[in-house]
Amino acid sequence: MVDAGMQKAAELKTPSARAVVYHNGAHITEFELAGQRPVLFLSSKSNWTNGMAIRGGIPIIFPWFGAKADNPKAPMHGLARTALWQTERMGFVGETSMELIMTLRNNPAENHLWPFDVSLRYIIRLGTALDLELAVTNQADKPLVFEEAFHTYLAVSDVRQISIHGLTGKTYIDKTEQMQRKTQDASPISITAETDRVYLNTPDPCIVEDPTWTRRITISKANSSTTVVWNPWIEKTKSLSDLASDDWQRFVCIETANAADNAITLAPGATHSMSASISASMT
Ligand code: TA6
Repeated sequence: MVDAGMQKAAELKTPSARAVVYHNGAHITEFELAGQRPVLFLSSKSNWTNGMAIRGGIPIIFPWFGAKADNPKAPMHGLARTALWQTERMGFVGETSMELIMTLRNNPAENHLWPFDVSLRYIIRLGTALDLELAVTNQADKPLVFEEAFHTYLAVSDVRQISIHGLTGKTYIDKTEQMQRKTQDASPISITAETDRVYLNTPDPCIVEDPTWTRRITISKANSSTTVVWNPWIEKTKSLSDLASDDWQRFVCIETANAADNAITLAPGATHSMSASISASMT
């Protein structure tokens, strides 16, 4: 049941696609292409209360990824995904695309957890793909260091049947094994256990092949050097109250990010834009 305070910012519809976005976290909860199953996973047990993270869709992670290094009590994955974003603009772009622009301004005087003057502008464009751009502007007079991610939950037939391509030979931080740094071997990635990997220096597209649903999902990107691959598998899922016990089978997170060694340092007055394009085709 959706909390009354959790208001939709928009329901975008084009001849070939639809998407749903909430003010809470500027969270994209749904993305569908005509004639296909949903591209994004959304938990039936998600929280729908303002100020809490929605489980599934595309949470925006900013300004830190995972736990806050200097404050373990700070919320996981930063503040943006539970903040109330404002709508700047919604409308058609040409005949076949829609655009929604949402903004968030961090007030250093109010935000003791992260007292930096920063403005975020999130451009969502829906056409035959879902195009995202997160522009971060440093409004302060000193450099700013931050991490960011589109924490994208991709819907799959069965996570044990898919293969993930595009990360061969890359170094990753393995969060399931004490943050050890490893190298991804030549074969595509299969999910056979809890998987929580932060791949570094990965500017290339990632492809998820889903033979059971005869579908290929491609995530291409710009100005993102990190790719995170996550599936909680059986035991970790049991510890997450906003997932059904068998939900681990239904999604894989392929996250477009700048995190860890790839964190961004932004000069005063400068803007950094990370973008991603999510598309799906039948094979
Ligand atoms: O991106 C993977 C990850 O950092 C995992 O370690 C796991 O914590 C996941 O994010 C979900 O985090 P959340 O705070 O949304 O439960």
